Amino acid sequence: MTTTTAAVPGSPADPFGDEILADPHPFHQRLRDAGSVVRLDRYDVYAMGRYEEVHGALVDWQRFESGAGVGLSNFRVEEPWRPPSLLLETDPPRHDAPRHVLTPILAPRALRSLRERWSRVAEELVDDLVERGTVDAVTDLAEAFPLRVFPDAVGISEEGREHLLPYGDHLFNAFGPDNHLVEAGKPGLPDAAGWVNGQCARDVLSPDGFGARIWAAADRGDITYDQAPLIVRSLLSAGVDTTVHALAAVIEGFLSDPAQWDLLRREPGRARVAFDEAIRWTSPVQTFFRTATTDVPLGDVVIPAGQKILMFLGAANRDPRRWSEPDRFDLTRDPSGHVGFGMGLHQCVGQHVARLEAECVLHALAARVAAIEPAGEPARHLNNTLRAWASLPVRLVAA
Ligand code: 4IA
Repeated sequence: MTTTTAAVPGSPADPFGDEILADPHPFHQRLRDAGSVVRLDRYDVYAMGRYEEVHGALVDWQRFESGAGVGLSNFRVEEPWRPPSLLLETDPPRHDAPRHVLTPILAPRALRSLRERWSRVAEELVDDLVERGTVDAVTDLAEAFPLRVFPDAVGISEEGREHLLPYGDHLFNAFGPDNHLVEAGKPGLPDAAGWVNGQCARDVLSPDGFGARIWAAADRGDITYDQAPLIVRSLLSAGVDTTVHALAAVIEGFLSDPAQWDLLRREPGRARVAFDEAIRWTSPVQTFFRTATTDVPLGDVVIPAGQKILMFLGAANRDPRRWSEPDRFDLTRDPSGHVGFGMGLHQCVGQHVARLEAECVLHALAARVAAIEPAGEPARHLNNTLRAWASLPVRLVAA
């Protein structure tokens, strides 16, 4: 008996080209409709856009590894641009000790003591924005709030924090191909990366932040002293740009449908669902790669061992096979199960921090703002991995 393997449908598209980055949804639909897996000829990689397959790959760490890197570059054959993350770019068993150390530090009960101060910061910030009336929802709100609370919570110095966003922007570009977006980040990189790495040392961290608690885990022997600074680096890598663009996404969601804002105002308890729905709807982290550890049969095709697979989280989160009216931002749907935070054992360890930040901001806004209206042309910020705005001018109508 012979088994036949069907040809994988191929696509000449460049998902990291400016055109698709600026407006990915038509491409996402073509990708989902072309099949359960598609070859991107330009990069010699496989791609998945349907929810079922993306979810399936994310939970199958044995066959879809992270240790070869979760960008286009294969760490088995190419030198990574920085020492690999002990969380993101590893697999069990090496992944597990860092993850077990970080999980309780960022768990909901550990964050309880932050809520009061973060709420006050959000209220002061929003009071000021409402007084100004017309503001930029990206720079004045989505960037301003995380930068006021998160670096303090990690415990890093006041000085040099302007490096955080450019560092993250480059990191997320570097998961893609070496295109003009990566090139643009290279001149500033030595300074930004030098500063970020310097912030991970024990003696520069405050004694009571997330960073200090990571070092305390080394004292207990749960991780080595060599691992501690790299785990602090993960917080500074993954914790800033992501929340910034997720907060911008939730504002964009309310701009897309003012009735959703009215609903949040009536029922502020929906703030958390609003945030997760914005993450489903926008997928601030759009894509990630895995690498096949073995030949993986998928439907009637086979992904060969060693191949990179690009998972389109943004396409899966709007797959009509999984979601009804996927293009609508809708506070009455249940967005749980979205893959915007990933899924499986690498699922975002910082998601409770992000949700708390969003909840503080949305509660402050809901109590003070009757309507959020567009007040000028929004401007995209292109990034190989992030779905981002450079500017989102809005008018905040005082309640
Ligand atoms: C790390 C997926 C993204 C949010 C992320 C980026 C960097 C790291 C982890 C996650 O440096 O560990």
